[in-house]
Amino acid sequence: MKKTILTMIASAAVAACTQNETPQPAQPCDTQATAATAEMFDMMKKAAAHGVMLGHQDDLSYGVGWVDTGERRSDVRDVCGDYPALFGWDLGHIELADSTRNLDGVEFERMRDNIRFVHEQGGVNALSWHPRNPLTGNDAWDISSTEVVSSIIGSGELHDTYTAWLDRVADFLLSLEDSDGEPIPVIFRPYHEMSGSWFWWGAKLCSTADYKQLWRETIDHLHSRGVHNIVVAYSMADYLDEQSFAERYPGDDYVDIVGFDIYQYGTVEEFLAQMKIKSEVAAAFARNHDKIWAVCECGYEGIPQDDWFTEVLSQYICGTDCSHALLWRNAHDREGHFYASYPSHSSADDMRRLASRDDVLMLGDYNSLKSALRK
Ligand code: BMA
Repeated sequence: MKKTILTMIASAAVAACTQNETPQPAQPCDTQATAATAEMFDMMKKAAAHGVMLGHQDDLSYGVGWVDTGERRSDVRDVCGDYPALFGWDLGHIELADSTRNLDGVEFERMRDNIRFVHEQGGVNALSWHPRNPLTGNDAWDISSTEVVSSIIGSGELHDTYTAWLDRVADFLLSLEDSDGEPIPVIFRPYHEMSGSWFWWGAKLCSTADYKQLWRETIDHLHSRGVHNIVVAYSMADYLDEQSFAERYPGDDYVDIVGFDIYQYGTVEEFLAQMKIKSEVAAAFARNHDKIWAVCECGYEGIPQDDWFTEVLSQYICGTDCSHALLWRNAHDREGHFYASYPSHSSADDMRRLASRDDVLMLGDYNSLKSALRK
């Protein structure tokens, strides 16, 4: 157990003796959220004051040089000695009838099983969704039409088709059950990077009003199907200030986590300048709206700088109240497309150093912290 968590346990005990009032648990925006969902959100909110949860996309599904065959292998654990605290998955292609694999080839059956494993181990699961373009049938990156969103919301001509897509998302979310048959809480992060214009729901592809309606109709529909195990995340691409951050925000009743996706493409200076603006604005927005904030996707493809994790990434995710930072996937079938380290990579020591920081939460750390917070 890390030092900070031991200190935490001690200070929590002192606080309990000196204060009579119990702080109200944080409540997710869904007033009918299951108890486990509300507890997950409350714990995440409290944990954010103590450390940032490290996350990794498709961590158990594949890594550099291997594909999941049921052994719960993880590049992050192979390097750091522990799993990440947060596991990202993507629902892309769940919307298609009879689709057994997601857009990156992950079997939905295996994904469900791994999500259950993560939940049993005390970790957090976060689901993004790259739905195909419902108007053209091409992928999420098909930006050939500005009519897609208007055609699926309200009385749009594709509304029923799209509702069937949402039903398949609902079916999957409802199928996430623990061994007692209780719904497993997950983060749901739809229609992300909406300030950019590379997905069919992007900024130049639909009006702000239509975007918000799409979001609200999606969440309302999931709720109407009895989905009450989601904590909802709103994740921007670029923005400059709180006003631009709020432009497409669907409202406090529809969001629990606010944040952004960020990748290094240019120099360290450029990346850090972006990290500074984006994290400060997201943190201020979260404070003003009583939400938590996170780096919902991040990384530097191929990790070309050996000390990137401790020298660059850590700068704005550590020492702040950032809830989590999710490193993108380590593809097994696309050379150089990896964002977490793996044992033989030259950045492995550095990712280990990041993971061993007192204010970075790996799975074991997050579990220890939760136990301390429950006392
Ligand atoms: C992108 C890339 C793609 C992948 C997509 C959805 O950033 O990793 O290869 O298909 O995310 O996971």
